[in-house]
Amino acid sequence: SSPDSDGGTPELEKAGLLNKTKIAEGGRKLRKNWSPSWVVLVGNSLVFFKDPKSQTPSSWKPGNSRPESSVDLRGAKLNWANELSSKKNVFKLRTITGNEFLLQSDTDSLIREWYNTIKNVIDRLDRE
Ligand code: I3S
Repeated sequence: SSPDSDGGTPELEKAGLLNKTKIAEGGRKLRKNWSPSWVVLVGNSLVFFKDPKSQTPSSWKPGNSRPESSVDLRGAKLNWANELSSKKNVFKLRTITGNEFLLQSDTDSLIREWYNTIKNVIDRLDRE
């Protein structure tokens, strides 16, 4: 079994660099402001970090650096959203509290992996 399957520190599922913009806060539309973000999927949360240069998957540990923000995936909705941007490979994540994020990568395989991984977590939480 894995080291943290006992309900202790949540397991790191995925980490990487994506372009991110928040487009709504509590259902209220926000102005787009795309920027690169180091995104970490851990347990039931997607955690965003500011400084990608200082982050690598192996160096990331809970409490190691301060997240910019974090998203609870329970009850969240995930949809491809290429109509919401001129960029390619865009999906939208909407939290239960009405926060909406667009995430994007120019690399097709990378964005598909992120989409599938996040979708799996959301689906798992829906079944609980
Ligand atoms: O959906 P929009 O409003 O066309 O989004 C674009 C704008 O937010 C633009 O900034 P300003 O018009 O606020 O200066 C951004 O630079 C673009 O990246 C946004 O569009 P894309 O298509 O890149 O999501």
